[in-house]
Amino acid sequence: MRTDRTFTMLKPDSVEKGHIGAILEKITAAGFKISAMKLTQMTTADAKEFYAIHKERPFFGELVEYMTRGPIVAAILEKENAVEDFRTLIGATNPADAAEGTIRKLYAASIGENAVHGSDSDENAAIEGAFHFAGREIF
Ligand code: DAT
Ligand code: MG
Repeated sequence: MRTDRTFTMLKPDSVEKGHIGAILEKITAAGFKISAMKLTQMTTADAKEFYAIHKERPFFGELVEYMTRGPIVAAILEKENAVEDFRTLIGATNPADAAEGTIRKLYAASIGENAVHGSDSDENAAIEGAFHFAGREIF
């Protein structure tokens, strides 16, 4: 059996609202193992780099403001089929479209403040994990 990794952030709104514990409970109950985890805060330069793919989008400024306004929980998660299964667990980008029981349906306020990040490919999971964690922090 192949074990894959994905990368997640519990975004500033999740930390502000006290949802860290509840969201981690859903993640571990769904079978994800935590390989790395920390409370950290992105700088403006960090957020611009992390979300560079969206830099021409009209919401880019708001996205950078939001992602830097307070601490996040960054984590690397391990599970068979991790990337796809985690995207299913978090639900659609817009919580209004997210399936019942998904993390975004339960905890996200809007498309702009949508509670959690999940990598969209194995390649991006590796890039995003390495963006936040040194090798010695990954177990
Ligand atoms: P996802 O986070 O589901 O991978 P994405 O990569 O398309 O979604 O966008 C990254 C983040 O940008 C998303 O989590 C929230 C924000 N965002 C995306 N589309 C938006 C929109 N139409 N208005 C405001 N923020 C948006
Ligand atoms: Mg994305």
